[in-house]
Amino acid sequence: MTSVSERLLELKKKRNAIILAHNYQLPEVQDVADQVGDSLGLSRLAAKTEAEVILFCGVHFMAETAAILAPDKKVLLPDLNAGCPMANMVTPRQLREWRTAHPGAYVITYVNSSAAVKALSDICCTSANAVAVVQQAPEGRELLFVPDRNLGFYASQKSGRPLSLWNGFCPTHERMLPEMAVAAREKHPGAILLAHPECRPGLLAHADAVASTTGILDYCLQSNAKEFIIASEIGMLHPLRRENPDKVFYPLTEVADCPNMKLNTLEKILWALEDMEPEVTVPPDIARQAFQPIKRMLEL
Ligand code: CIZ
Ligand code: SF4
Repeated sequence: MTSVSERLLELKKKRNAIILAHNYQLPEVQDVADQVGDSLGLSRLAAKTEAEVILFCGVHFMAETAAILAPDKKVLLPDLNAGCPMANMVTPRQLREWRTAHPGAYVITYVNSSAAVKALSDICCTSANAVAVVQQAPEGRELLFVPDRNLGFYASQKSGRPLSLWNGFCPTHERMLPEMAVAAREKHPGAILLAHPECRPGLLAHADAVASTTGILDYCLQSNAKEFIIASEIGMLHPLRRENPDKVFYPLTEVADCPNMKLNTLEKILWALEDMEPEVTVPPDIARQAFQPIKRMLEL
């Protein structure tokens, strides 16, 4: 009997599909992927690949971004219920109302948002480029930042630019508390503490460095240190350990486990390839409008 991963790899070839997995996916899902990375890096790969089908193992907004950047390809998400609670914290209607209440404001939208929200934005940012995006925002205009209040607060602090923050957050990163950093430092003195900017400001204050998932991976690859405490979603531990077999990684806490990211399983990937669904599509007018703020970010 062949295993699920053998069957899905066979079917992947037959379907001319590429499997892209986010850094937060289950280890076994990352292990069957053609590429593992952050949402934007994966969407860029989706846009350039020769494959006809993109099986995106991540959450819904990531598959939407891939569909926007690769409009001629079929994008599958193994479980359509894999949404991002933070992305759902701002609806297009709410953003339209916020804009109306702040005429002339410039809207900066974190990629963790729906395509419909991106379509109402001036520019997008990721956790890797938020500071740069805020720094280059036009002078003399109010800057609105959606949906992540923590990333927005961090980018505002780093850039010195005042931002009006939407009150969204990542429930998984929000679970990490400053006292956990104090405890982890006591337990692992000498370890480097790296935190994702979706964490609370009080926790970021304890970090040696604040970085996106790709930033954390790069930092650990280049560092001479041997021990790291990771304040990000625990899926990150898998690529970190795989890339750095000589280094030791401790999660700040095991509770930073995003249940949405973990909805994609090997069985569901196999079913998605068998049935060629669930497919994620973006209506053409929204895709066209959402492409503009993404393009502005990519041009930076
Ligand atoms: O953009 C991404 O992939 C997310 C959600 C986080 C990150 O830091 O890469
Ligand atoms: Fe959304 Fe947070 Fe899960 Fe990422 S880790 S998908 S931001 S809920």
